[in-house]
Amino acid sequence: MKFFLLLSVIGFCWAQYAPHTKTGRTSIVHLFEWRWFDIALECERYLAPKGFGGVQISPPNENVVITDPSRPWWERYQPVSYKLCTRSGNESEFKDMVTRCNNVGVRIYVDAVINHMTGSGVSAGTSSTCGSYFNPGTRDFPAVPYSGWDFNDGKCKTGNGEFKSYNVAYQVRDCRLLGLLDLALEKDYVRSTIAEYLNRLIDIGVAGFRIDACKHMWPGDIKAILDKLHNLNTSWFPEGSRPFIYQEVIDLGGETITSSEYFGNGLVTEFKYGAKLGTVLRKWSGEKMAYLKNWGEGWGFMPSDRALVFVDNHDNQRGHGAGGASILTFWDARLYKMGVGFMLAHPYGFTRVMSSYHWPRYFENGKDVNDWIGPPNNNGVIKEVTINPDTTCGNGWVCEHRWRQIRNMVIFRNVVNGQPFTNWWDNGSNQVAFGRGNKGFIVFNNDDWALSATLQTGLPAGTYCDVISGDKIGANCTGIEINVSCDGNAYFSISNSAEDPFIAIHTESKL
Ligand code: AAO
Repeated sequence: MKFFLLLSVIGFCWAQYAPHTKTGRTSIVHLFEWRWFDIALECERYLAPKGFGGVQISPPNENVVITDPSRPWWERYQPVSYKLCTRSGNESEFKDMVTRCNNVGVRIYVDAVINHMTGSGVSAGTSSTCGSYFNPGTRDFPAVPYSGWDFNDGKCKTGNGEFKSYNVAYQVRDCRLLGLLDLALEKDYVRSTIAEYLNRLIDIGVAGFRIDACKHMWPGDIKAILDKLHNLNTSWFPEGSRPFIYQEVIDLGGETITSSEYFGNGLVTEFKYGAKLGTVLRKWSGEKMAYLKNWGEGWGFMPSDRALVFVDNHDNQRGHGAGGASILTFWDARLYKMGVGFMLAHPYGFTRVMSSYHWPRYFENGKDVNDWIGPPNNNGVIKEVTINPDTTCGNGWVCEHRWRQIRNMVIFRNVVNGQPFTNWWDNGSNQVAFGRGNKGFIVFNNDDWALSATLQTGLPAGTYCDVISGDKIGANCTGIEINVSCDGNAYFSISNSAEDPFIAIHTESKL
């Protein structure tokens, strides 16, 4: 008995699968490249009142300053040290953000870049966000400190230090990704140094980590680092809480390294999700929404309780990473809202919403030549996220998470949390509907003709406000109203030319 108790305590302690969001909050948002000051405000003025569970932030540690091209977003994926000092803010601004967000029940998840340091070809000097000296050529990062001993140069056997094939696991993990100096994660010094960085963040109050480039690290090395991490700060989290972990592994199938190798450490990004959903909504490759009936594991995705899901991310919305042309983004707003709406209504996975900035996208030979452009800025200084009178964002920030359709579906997901997937209906083509127990119901029309159908919603009788076309404000609805009769049926009519060809109702949108 005692033995089993001990085992279950250990099991609990090492559970890195719980996001520690406040009860009833089920989604997080990636505020890509935002300043800490703006995130703190956003937690208080928007995310907490609208039921968001947490924020994935851009890497908070010191990075190289790239001037050619001028301050690309991706310079933040080239660490110089673990000082909390970037274009998003300094250490005191970071602490202020974490405290203020936690105080309103919104969690902070840090993008942890621990696989590597800067590119090997970057010049030595102090061109870094905190002015720390570094010399990639001699492998010298004194502000950490790391030296030649701490990199995998000797371990990689490909000749030029880069991996040559995604199908040779040891190359992918022991050699360089994109020329980035690969840390020797089997060394206890390197593991401890990284753990010390992450522990500083945990002690400040972050709830967990998105771990970058996990495919390029041995799962056992990641585990060794995670084993060194503190429990979460008890000012905000129950004693014994472990940091939430989600690992970036791009597994679209066809490579030797698979997502499942990483399940022991925490959740894993499911890149098939956005790639397939985009293909379906674009009706490419003969796909149709009717096929979404068994969406999830039925489509060959990883188990739902290991999946971190998203329609697009900061890489594949601009052609980096993977997923290809099918990925839906704010550039295809109408389909994008449907995609995010579907994701947030469907029970599969732990959901992350993307929040972007505008950039002058420009294609040459099918490639966006401006895919590097960083966030809105004045001479390199990131611009404030201003809020317009209609609650959208200004200054070049897209703020998809503030779009009514997306924000209201985040609330929908909270309302239907824990409810089963029920009452599926389809027309054999691109008109589909499903419910979540007796709490919510959603209907899509992605066909080129009108939808007109009486469907079983599973909801109690009454009049409901469609949260896609409007909002319930007091006893009124600013959008379409749906009447559910005593038997749970309701009539739906959605024009194929509707601004948003989908309707969603839930028990808290009942009038
Ligand atoms: C920059 C410059 C480089 C320069 C380097 C060093 O752009 O030219 O060499 O600096 O000086 C980001 C940017 C990079 C940037 C880097 C550092 O995206 O452009 O490099 O910062 O500043 C792989 C990794 C994955 C990674 C992704 C970008 O596995 O971990 O590449 N994502 C993360 C971050 C990302 C960041 C880094 C890692 C580095 O999210 O923002 O890079 O910290 C295949 C593989 C994938 C592989 C992709 C892309 O995908 O499976 O593992 O991702 O290729 O190379 C089909 C296949 C699919 C395949 C895909 C690719 O769809 O089915 O499997 O094609 O076309």
